[in-house]
Amino acid sequence: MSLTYAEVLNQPTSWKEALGHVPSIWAGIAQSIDADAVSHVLFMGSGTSLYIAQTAAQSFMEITGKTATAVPTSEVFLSPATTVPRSGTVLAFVISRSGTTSEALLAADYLRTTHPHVTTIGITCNPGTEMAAQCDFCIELPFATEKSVVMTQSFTTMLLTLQIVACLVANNESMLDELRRLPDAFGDHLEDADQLARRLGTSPAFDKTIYLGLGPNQGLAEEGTLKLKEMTQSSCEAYNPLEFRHGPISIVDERTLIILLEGMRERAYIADVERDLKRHGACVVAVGPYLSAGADECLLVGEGSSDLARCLLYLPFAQLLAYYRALAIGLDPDRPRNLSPVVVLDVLDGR
Ligand code: F1P
Repeated sequence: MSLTYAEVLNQPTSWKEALGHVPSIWAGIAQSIDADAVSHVLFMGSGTSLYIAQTAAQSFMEITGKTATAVPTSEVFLSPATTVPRSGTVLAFVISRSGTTSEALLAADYLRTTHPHVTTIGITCNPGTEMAAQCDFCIELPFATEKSVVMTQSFTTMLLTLQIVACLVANNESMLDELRRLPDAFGDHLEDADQLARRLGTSPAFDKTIYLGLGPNQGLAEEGTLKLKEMTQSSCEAYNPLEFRHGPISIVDERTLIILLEGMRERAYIADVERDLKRHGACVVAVGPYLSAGADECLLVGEGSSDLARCLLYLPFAQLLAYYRALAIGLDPDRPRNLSPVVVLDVLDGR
């Protein structure tokens, strides 16, 4: 079995570990910070980890009511004036699966040495890396580490971890309960997700794929396209579904596959979008908590759950779609072109 496929399937196991371990890890960190006094929460990452940051910031803000933003790690030390709050009490989560990505380390080092009002918390799947040394605190998730270059279980497990932290900060037990149900919910829809991903992934009918998502699903839509780019070398794009009608819809034709990652918040507006997409010839696949009358295909996921708790469950389908597409066009998902597990800047050599 391919490494990538095995890691996609291992997600519920890794989520259970996170649900079991993160509360006590956070309790250790929380002793040293005054969470009530925190005025801004900054999430940062590179590549897949940036998309974790985007959905984590959205989740944190909705769950805790605290202001949160997501930025690429490089912007923290290259454009601090527009990315790092100058005052207040700031928590900065530095997200990096490897714990060794140059920009993540540079951002952590920069914040720690120049911004005393910012507390840095690393989050990584590789224990004992430089991330722990560069940050004030570090959340290490060895159970989500990966052999594959492409990030799958590390994405969802680090995102889940940050959602758990948000619940703990806000004392939101009901949201935490929803998160605890995710490992079982994964199993409930896996077979449907796998079948649909295989059918669409192996179909020669499409030469373009667009992911649409808003709110917490925007980062996931970006991640869906990144999986396709990495595993299949194809061009694809992600948009907010309502924004998509304002220009980008020009690229839609009969060979376009559109994956709509739906939430309850936009339900009243989505029929318009679906109608337009179909009118221009696209095949529309709705992934979400209700059967969408305007879509060609629906994958029912997480009925009855909140938009935030459900959004993690959209990833396995997106990961599997890229996986099956790669196999169908003769590529090895475990060996993505031009990629290595860690991106290192030469400028750091000899530091
Ligand atoms: C993330 C990243 C991935 C990319 C590749 C290299 O780095 O850039 O997005 O797919 O696997 O690593 P990090 O999370 O380890 O900092």
